[in-house]
Amino acid sequence: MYRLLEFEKIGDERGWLTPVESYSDIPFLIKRIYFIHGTGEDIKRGMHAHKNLEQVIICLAGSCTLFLDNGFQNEEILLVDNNKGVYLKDLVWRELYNFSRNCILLVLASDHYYEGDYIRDYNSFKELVLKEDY
Ligand code: T46
Repeated sequence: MYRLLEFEKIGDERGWLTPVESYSDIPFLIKRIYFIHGTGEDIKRGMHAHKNLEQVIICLAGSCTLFLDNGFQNEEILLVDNNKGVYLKDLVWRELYNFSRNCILLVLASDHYYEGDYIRDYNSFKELVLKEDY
């Protein structure tokens, strides 16, 4: 359903540096990045799946909960480490909630923004998952 990626933390007396490179740290060529911040504590984001897009979600600051559902099983993951990334590909329904006030999410994506890649209706997602399983 997902893979947890761990990035190097290079530290010295000046602080920390975490490099993230396509293909070595991230399993795809990064074509787009975006970040999410200023999300209120009672807000839910996501609520969709992607048909083809691959993404890595990294929590740079604060924390939030990522809920994943592949149509057969689901899991909640606490995002809190900025040297870890959650790699998502295939059909996975995702929701984000429990944002701390200072939460900043960085998302690395394998393709440009394309609304046609989104499945924003849960029933359509379930239908597609069941079809792909047979
Ligand atoms: C995902 C989760 C983790 C753009 O114009 N360009 C972009 O690259 C993106 C990602 C969004 N948008 C527009 C589309 C909407 O009008 O920004 C608005 C907010 O996007 P959305 O409602 O999809 O945001 P989230 O936080 O629910 O979902 C986003 C990503 O869209 C999604 O791929 O996996 O973050």
